[in-house]
Amino acid sequence: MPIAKNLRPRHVLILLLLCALAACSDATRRAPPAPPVAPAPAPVAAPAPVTPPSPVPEVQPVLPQDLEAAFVAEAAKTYGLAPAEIESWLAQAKYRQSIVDAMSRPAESVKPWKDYRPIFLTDSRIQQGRAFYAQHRDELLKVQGETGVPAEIIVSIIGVETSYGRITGSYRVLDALYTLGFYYPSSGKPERVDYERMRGRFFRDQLAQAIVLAKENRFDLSTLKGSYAGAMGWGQFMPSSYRAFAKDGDGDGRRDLFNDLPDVFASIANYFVAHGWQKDLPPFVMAQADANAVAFIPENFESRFTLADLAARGYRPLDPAVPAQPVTLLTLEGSNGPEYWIGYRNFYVLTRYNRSPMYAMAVYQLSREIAAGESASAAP
Ligand SMILES: [Ca+2]
Repeated sequence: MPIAKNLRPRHVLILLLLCALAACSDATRRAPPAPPVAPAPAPVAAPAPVTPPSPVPEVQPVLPQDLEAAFVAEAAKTYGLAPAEIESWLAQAKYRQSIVDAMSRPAESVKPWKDYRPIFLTDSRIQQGRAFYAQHRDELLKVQGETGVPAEIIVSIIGVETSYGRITGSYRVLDALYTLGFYYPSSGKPERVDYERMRGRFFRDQLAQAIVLAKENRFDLSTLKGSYAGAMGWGQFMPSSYRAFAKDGDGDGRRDLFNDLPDVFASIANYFVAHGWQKDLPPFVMAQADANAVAFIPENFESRFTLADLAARGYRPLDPAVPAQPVTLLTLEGSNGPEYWIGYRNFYVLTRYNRSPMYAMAVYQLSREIAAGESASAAP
């Protein structure tokens, strides 16, 4: 999910780690075999069953009044909402234990690349990506021409995030953001108290922005669905990212990332452009290590080095003819030992969508597979 957000520096490392963990566990959950059908349109409400199940109503904790009052006051002030309107949404929001459970599931250890890659680089995801590209080629190429973000990167993001729109989330966004905003799970660990408070604040702000978003786009917030973390639509945008970066690609006057694929394509591309995507620059090129290479793990994903800096440490591109642009180095644990990748600015930009470097690599490699199908089909 796009995660642009100002973070306090001391939280960044923790967050990097946690996002990497979350990405792995998300990946696991998102990995059920996709049904062998053509890409489905955005989810529409299923017809009500004749005999609706009668679930046991979940016990609803009572939101402490001072917490509610503080939220209403801040959201009203920040976003110009009427306090009564915010209160009305809070009254409709439901605490969901399953969301707390999902968020507090013990973090798996970070999977190495050799185990992460097969989750996303499956034959079916590649084939479906090629079919999706072919089906929407004109619109994708239009967005690529306007933004410089390759069509196959846009398709790959949609493939990784939602299996081409099949799995966009079944939680009410209102409930997800309310639950995580006011009941963010506590680990009880003193060293995590600050982080957990920050996450609660983050989700409360997302809740306020979801109310604004629904008004701006004439959505009914009570029916909007998303992930358990409140990420929405084909590209899984959080409300703040939706508001900041979504585009109306089909010109119908709404930015609809649930139903308008031209909006989805334009919005994903715009997210990357806004975070500094460089036209015609690859995210990665493969590197090799000299026998005397020194271990080099840069502290972040920014491309702050030159190719000569990396060469001095013993890392060179496999193909010497690569762009002479600022770079960084990514080392991954591949199935045949360490893999070395030179990362350009667009590697960093991909990590603005999801902070896991393996997410960025999965998106890149899936995009290459999708593009390979495209060039094969274009051959005479
Ligand atoms: Ca639209």
